[in-house]
Amino acid sequence: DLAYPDRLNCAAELLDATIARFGPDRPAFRTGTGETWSYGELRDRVDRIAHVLTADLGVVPGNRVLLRGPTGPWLAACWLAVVKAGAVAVTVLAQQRAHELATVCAMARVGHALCHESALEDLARADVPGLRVTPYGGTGQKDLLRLVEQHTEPFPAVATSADDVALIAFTSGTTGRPKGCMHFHRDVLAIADTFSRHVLRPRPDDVFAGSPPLGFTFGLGGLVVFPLRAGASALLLEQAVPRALLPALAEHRATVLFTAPTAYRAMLDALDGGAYDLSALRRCVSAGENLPAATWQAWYERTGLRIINGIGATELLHIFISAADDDIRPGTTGRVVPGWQARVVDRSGRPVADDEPGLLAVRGPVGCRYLADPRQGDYVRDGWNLTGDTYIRDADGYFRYVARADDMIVSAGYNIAGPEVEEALLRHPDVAEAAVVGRPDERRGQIVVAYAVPRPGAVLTEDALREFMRAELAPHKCPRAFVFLPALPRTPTGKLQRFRLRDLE
Ligand code: 3SK
Repeated sequence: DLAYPDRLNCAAELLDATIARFGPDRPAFRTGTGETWSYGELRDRVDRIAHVLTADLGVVPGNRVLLRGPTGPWLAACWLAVVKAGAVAVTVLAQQRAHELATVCAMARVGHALCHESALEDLARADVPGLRVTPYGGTGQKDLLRLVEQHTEPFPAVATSADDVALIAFTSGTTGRPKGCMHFHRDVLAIADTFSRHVLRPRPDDVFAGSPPLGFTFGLGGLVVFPLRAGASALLLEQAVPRALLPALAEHRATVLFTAPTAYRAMLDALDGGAYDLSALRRCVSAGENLPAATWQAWYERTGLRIINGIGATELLHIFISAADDDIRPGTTGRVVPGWQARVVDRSGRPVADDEPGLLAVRGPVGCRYLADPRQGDYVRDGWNLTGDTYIRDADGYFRYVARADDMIVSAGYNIAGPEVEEALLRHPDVAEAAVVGRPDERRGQIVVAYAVPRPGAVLTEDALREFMRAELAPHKCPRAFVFLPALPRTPTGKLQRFRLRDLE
């Protein structure tokens, strides 16, 4: 099924091969401001950028090119052009600041950057030795959008090998130290030919939309790779915060939505009694964090839509365990995606019995390949990728998230999974977001501390929340301390940074 030819350029497969199947006239990208790029227009711009890269900027296959800018068709076209030219796309997030960019450029040995005009300042402050920066989206003579005007010829894709690196994606995970993950041309197609093909089952008339940025592989897959592989279109919104997402989903009749649990909760708060027509939506994907059953239920009750919960990782490029629309057990992450294998193991790598907690181990068509990092040996053991999550698998093959392996709290001899306590906190009607960490304690080893973000306008007291939790959970799991915050610390991709809360302890 996934036997790709030795010579494979994934950008050519996503673009030229799709045009060969469906023709050039179908829409590829739409924007929130009413712009539409057909597949033919997209290819024309991609080819022009590839010419600029190779002929004007001297980029050769294997060079690493940093891409930085807001989500939009030009950023996606730059990504496709870099990859079509056989170079390596190094994607970063618009929120990453100078010192983070300097680290990424040094680690990935980046020589060139295509950077949106609005994001140049931080890149300049990063002061990367020898970095050649080409701006786009501005008015200068040397702006990429000016340079592309000189090139009209089609660009023949570089005949890369299926195992050549196409992209390097950085993850700082939830612990803060960045790791660069290298992914091959075949990996890019493999995520479309496993998760997307078997779970989403996309159609050419689908309109993909969502909030993850293209610098996060969740967004790259959901908003570029999956739609293009299927001949479908994607709505690329510069501002995809929940309040902007809802009207855009309605206006553009989006059919497939990619976002994270926090955004589903925020959209629930903004639904405004049915003001938005979401009737075109047929797939709602949630990943990036654990989806509490309460969020699944609330979204179902308010919209009639059943969220497809999945787990992915930058190390493995996209989602490898997931629910599917005809196979959903709320409160679980679903079953292993066809083409992948997953099991739950103990610390020495031996599978544990069904219904027992252990470490999630995964293998499949994509593997973790860190850029020179000793943590490679922790992540990949005996050919299995250890994602760092504690999971339980049941006898029917459904995987249930317990916690990040290093987020288990041990209090008075009890193992307490923070997410279970967080789910209970979220059941309180006045709690918008919640996080739980362990605080060192002389008598108990650790105690459970709850951090809660009250809903706007709610008056939430510690006593009321303590009382509520006593009715929800066994006493040993109930938080012994409560802290109210206006927001929780998150990575730019929206993942909770519990280590920053632990630092407060
Ligand atoms: O959660 C993640 O980190 C992730 C990464 C890549 C693709 C998808 C997801 C959810």
